Amino acid sequence: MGTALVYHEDMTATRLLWDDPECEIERPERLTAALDRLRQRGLEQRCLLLSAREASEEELGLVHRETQVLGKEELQALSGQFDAICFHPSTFHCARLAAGAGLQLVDAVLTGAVQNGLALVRPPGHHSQRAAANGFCVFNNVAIAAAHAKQKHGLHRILVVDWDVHHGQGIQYLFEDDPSILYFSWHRYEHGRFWPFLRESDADAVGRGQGLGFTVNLPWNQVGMGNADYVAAFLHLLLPLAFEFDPELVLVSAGFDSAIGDPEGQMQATPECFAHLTQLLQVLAGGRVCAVLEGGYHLESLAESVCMTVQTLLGDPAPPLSGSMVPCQSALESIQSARAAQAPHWKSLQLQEERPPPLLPGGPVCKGAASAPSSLLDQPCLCPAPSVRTAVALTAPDITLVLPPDVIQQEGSALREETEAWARPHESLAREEALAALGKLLYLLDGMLDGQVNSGIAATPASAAAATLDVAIRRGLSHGAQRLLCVALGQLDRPPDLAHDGRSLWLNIRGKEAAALSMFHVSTPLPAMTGGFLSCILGLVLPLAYSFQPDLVLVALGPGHGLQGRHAALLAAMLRGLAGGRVLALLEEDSTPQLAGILARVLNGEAPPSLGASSVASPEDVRALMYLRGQLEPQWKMLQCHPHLVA
Ligand code: Q9C
Ligand code: ZN
Repeated sequence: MGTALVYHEDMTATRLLWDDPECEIERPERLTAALDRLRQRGLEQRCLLLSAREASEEELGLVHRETQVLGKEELQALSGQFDAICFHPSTFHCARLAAGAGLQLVDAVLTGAVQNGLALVRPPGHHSQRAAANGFCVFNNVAIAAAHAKQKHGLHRILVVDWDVHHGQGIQYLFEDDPSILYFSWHRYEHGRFWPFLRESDADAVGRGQGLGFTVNLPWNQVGMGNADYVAAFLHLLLPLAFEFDPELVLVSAGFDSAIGDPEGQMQATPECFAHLTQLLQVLAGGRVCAVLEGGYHLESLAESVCMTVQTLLGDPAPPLSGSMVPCQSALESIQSARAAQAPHWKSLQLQEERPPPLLPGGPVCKGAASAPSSLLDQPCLCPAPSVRTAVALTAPDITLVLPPDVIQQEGSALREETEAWARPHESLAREEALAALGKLLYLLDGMLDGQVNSGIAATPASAAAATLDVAIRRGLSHGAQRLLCVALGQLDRPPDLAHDGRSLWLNIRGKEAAALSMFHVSTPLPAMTGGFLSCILGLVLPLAYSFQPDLVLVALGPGHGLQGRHAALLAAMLRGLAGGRVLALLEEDSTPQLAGILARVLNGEAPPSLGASSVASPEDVRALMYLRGQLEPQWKMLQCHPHLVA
């Protein structure tokens, strides 16, 4: 469906006319550096380019009281009336274009012209208030876009994600009593000692009146927050609320001053992190994501982060995150206090609010290679730049009908002798049909391991599902994968002779008890309801996966998996964030072409269908999750959402 890039050269006109160290970082080069890099990476060429228009007085009036144009002489005097504002004769024109760009983007997405997009704008918007410019912001571009989506397109639920490093207090003030706009902001706060020094930026500001619970503030009380902290905030705070809210549209106040190198933010998240944040948001609202630039003052970091965002909007898989995935204590304190403040307003947080039971000394402790996986993290990951994004090796004759045109249907098979050699230990693979399917699977897997294909789907005969998966795991590990994550749904047992060497993590989701037999061998019941399924993905599967940092993911739908298509699609879409999107899905041969089709589309970068209003997790589902968290949290740190207790 495509990605829009909204821009207008005129927005480079506004600039600082006098000396002001506070304002000098908001420079025209921010836009040109981002755009040059998009061009250089071939990303601009893949987008639908839209030339920004000016927002009308009426559109600005959706949010603002006065929008007058001023004489040039008064500019400096006027600037002095506001905090961190420096006007230029062109500022009003630029600000109208910036607001108009957001409106155009929303119109393009909501009319179906594109799936998603980015507006590259100056000046930014999220600090701007009803009758006050603030923090380099003149008009509140994202707030105007949200009000417009409600008024002109009749939307009822809009999620605004503000990943800029500053608190978008302007957006908060404009919508604090409005339950149709869920506003999430994380921001450098340092217990109130960072600009804009507001008490209402803290986690206990949760909205008011009808809007209680629809303002979500995550204050960072230390600098240096990195990839693990940001991803943990999404998994444990934003996404549970976002799924419960079930937005029709996601607007991103996309500031990149939260990225490494930025002089304002002083944070550590690498540009790749923004690919992950984007990908995590694309599972909401049927993938309707509109990102609008806010801050971002380190030109190199800004340009790279913008590229990561656009690349992900275009459907490319996110590059693996670098660094160890361990959230810091200060981040966990912030996440926990925001969860506690929101818990009264959100069902998805209520049941889980107690701390997991502490491990008893001498009680069931996970054994497993204690040093893994850190010793393996230095190994280079498979480098993703495959020519084919998704290939399917399926036999069903009507499969082509449900595949998008750019998904390759694979004809090839591994050599007969080689296939037989891999099949030999398994009686169930002796049958001709099983061998034929295995040959195709091995060929596809080799294509992925060689870097020609990014993701794929292969069929397993019903009688040989476990054996086929066993071969796929061993083949993957012996042909280049350093760390293999296997998510097995249904009746699939962990291959008995699979080594416990930290190179594979086995996660079985099926109708049995929750059990962590080792830190690399986890089993959890398949939740019955959508709410339980979501907490299983956000609270267990993804934290394990992000902690483990696999470079190959196998997801197998085995006998009795019982997964609905939309649930399978969501799981696949979210697992695609791991291993650079190197995900191989194994389906039972008699799966419906619809299931194969939806998985192929999702692995190929399309958004999964939205789940709709979700039920709550059952008490049993919550208990299973809490039990496993208690068991596994000491080893897999991304599971944590509480800081350590100080003894
Ligand atoms: N040293 C945006 O990022 N100056 N605005 C703070 C702290 C104002 C930031 C001074 C920063 C405004 C959109
Ligand atoms: Zn900012």
